[in-house]
Amino acid sequence: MATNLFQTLTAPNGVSFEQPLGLFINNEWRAAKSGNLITVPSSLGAGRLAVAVYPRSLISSPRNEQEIAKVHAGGEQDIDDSVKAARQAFRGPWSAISGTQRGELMRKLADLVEAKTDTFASIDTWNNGKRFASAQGDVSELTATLRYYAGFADKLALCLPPIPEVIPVNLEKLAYTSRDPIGVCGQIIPWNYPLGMAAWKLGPALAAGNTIVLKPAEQTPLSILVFATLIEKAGFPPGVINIVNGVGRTAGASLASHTGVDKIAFTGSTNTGREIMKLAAVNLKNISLETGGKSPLIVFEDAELSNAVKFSHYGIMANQGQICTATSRIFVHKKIYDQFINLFVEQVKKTSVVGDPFAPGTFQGPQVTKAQYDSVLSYIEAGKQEGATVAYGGKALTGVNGKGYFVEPTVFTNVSDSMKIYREEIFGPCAAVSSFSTEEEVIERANDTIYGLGAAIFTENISRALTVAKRIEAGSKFESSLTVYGYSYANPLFFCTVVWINSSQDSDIRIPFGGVKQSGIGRELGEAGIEAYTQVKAIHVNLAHRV
Ligand code: TXE
Repeated sequence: MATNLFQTLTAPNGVSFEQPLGLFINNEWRAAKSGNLITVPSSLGAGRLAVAVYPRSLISSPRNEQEIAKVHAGGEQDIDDSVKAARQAFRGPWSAISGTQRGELMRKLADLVEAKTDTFASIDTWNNGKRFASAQGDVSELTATLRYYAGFADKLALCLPPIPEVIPVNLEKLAYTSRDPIGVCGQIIPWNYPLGMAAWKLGPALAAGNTIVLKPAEQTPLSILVFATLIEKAGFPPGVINIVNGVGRTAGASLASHTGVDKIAFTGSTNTGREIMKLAAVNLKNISLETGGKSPLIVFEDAELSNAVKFSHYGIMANQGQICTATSRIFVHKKIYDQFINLFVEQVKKTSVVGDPFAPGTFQGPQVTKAQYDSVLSYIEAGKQEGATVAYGGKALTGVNGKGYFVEPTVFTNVSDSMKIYREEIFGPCAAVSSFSTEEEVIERANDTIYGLGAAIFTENISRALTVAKRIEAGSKFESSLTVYGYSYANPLFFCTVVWINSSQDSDIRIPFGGVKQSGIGRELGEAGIEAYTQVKAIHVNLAHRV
């Protein structure tokens, strides 16, 4: 039976901290009721081959494969306890707290996190393998998101459509709407941005007055468990935020299927998203999913080439390629194809310095786990087998002490549209580059995917940029043109999410984010993000004489 709930750890950069190992339920640290620890950190997820379970155990560092800690694995009973605590808080103290006070608590939490920026960054660099500067950026994203949504907490009535309003009906009736929280929200997050993904979900849910059970990814729970130590300090009542670490198929599935949960929000693979939809159907939960992608990046012949090269590199190689919107399919106009490839390969060679994520000059650390490392390498192998040309990289690397899950940044050219590396999400530093001749052709090919998350367009021609942005199915569903007063427009009823003109991966908490097709359902961030955590209630008041 696992009983240790805290352990003092020292990261490789010398930063020491108190690491919680248990489950944070009702503002208390508890051991998992089953006594289980996370002993098999990762399979490849529900949809990938379920046999891919590795005999490695515990939470370890991908930079040198060494164990960091033994963390409790919550199960069905723990999820049930946390849902009950969240329900009690939702019906009790949390509902008695004003929007202004909620905002204050969120700001206080952001201040407490900010004061520990380097601790959080050290943990995620150690546990996830992302470079230190990037991990610091994730902490800023967490604090900025909490503060951004704190501003909504007492202004929900002002900013969301339909705003609470009195609806004129007749003299005998008063009708009005109010915008209410949804209730108990389950949030299941992935490992690529442990703090950032938590922030995107916690911020709007708290501001809107919901209570939460959050399940971190089993591979990277450490930073969020430390975050949990600040929740009570910030003044949140018990049960408002519960953090229950655990394995997807047990803790995650229990949360998704629990009938006491009103909403489930998930970021992760498309196949697990599909599984969660099925589990959530048991009580018709409100659901939002942000899943996989195979995002196109298009370089037209008139593009500012050095800018296109810079973002083509960043768009696929940042965060070890572990970004859902990674622009992994690069289309280059045939007139500039050779020139682009030379410059792109040069840029990758020069910028993608692979190494210890704690070292200041490193751009690319290790892949997060052995499972991901093996998966990325198997895609690289498939690319070679299917006849694509390796223009750069293509091999595994060893890192710290001859160990670690390091992969060479890899550029494939001569990629055809039927290849695995072109069609499937690799989630690693691996770009598939091909050429195109016409605008029509590249739009069709860019849209020929089950995914629809991000897209980047490089051109100096403003009308081409805007037309292509409309027609790309990156969160947009282009159907037909519309004629109004004799003018023809592209159908404005598309649901645009993330199209970048002359950049890639340009995220902003004020701007909505999400996918279409099999990249997800619903939006996060911006006002859309908070709308997703509210529901409209209609109140009919009878003013007539009652019989
Ligand atoms: O994802 P999973 P994995 C993609 C990427 C990657 C692949 C596999 O292509 O290679 O997914 O990664 C929880 N019920 N993305 O296996 O399984 C799990 O515990 C409930 C894209 O890590 O989707 C974790 O908390 N929950 C992505 C979360 O789901 C379950 C980011 C994500 O795990 C569950 C990560 C179940 N049955 C991976 N099974 C993005 N969109 O950014 C797992 N989980």
